[in-house]
Amino acid sequence: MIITKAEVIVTSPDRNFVTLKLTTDDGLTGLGDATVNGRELAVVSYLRDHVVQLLIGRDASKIEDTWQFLYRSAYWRRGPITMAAIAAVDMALWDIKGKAAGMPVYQLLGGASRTGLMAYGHASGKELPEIFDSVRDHLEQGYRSIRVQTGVPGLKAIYGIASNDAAAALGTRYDHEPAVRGALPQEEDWDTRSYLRHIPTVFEAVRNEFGPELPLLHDGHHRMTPIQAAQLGKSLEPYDLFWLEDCTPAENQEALRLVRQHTTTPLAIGEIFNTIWDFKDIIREQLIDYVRGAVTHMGGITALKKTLDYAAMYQIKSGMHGPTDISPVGMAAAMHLGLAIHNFGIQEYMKHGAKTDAVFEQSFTWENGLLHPGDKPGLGVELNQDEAGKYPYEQAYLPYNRLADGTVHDW
Ligand code: GCO
Ligand code: MG
Repeated sequence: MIITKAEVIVTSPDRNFVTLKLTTDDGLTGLGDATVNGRELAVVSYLRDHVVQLLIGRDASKIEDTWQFLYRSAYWRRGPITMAAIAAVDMALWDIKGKAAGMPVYQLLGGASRTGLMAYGHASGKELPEIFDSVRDHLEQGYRSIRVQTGVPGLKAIYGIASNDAAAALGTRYDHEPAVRGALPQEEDWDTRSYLRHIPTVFEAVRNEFGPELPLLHDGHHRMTPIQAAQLGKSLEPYDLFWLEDCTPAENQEALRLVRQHTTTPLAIGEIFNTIWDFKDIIREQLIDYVRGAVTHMGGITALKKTLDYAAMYQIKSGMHGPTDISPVGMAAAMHLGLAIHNFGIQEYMKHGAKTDAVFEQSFTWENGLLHPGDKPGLGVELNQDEAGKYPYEQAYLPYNRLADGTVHDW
């Protein structure tokens, strides 16, 4: 099982994806996702210029050793680019090990701890009728847990919200794709006080319409100060959220102590974290309820499993990031890990477009609101390189916010 070939493939079927493909001397191949939305080519360079040559000739069976070698020998540890590159290698090696063993990766991780993974989708709308339609549409698609994002009176454009027309133009239904292809970053507007006033009214209406059972989630997308986040958590308590995500910018972790003192709304954080060190203190101090780290951005299956095992000691569960900028390979890795660990919480699942599904041939299933990675050996995803070749990289940026006085704000 010696690695003889390492290719970095960039393809942009519905959006940009960076995939690492490893081949061994016995003809086995493994795939890894290295996509960092809006900064894709930085990971391509990291892999092509600095990692690929280190992999050729290595024993593909040595997953932990390769992880430690890439992490420690680089000297410059952590960071989204480094950890996405290491994640891609790690995923590809698990894929190869599964194929060599003739087993799906979740079996190598200890076997299934559940029949499938509860997954949530993204409902959104500018106003209530649109939000209700979007929730109903998700229920029809089989979702049994739903994230709700809403427009705010007086604001023109908000992350996570697409009017139905705009979503249809993008080829999606209701789901907002934050990255704008072929253009510079889109400017959106923001006003936290209006948002804080409006949002409890929306959750009240959604609860009244859909009843008490439906798990509802919400993403604050790092936009509040600690005291504003505390107010939001408190004002949402009557609507029994499954979680409130990224209520403050994640880099100031002490903020969560203040939020926690004021609210029992469960908190989820960490989609932009890269290592267990970003989670260590907030897990130990029990300041969160769900770990949002993605396999793709946390250094792979090996590293995220360690983080989640640590979180399990505190009854903190997984809530892995799964928007469409996690490629089908990264999603498959998340599904195998989620199926195997004991402390699985929920999986974010935003369906990929038809072009993406043609490039990445997948074997997962989606039934009765549950995802399952399937039983093909390895991760269960193959890259159709002819299809991938049809879609070259396209410049794409995430949006940003400005307040009414022109100040740049978290989006
Ligand atoms: C989520 C996220 C995403 C991110 C996107 C950025 O909870 O799904 O917040 O929508 O904004 O992944 O790359
Ligand atoms: Mg989020």
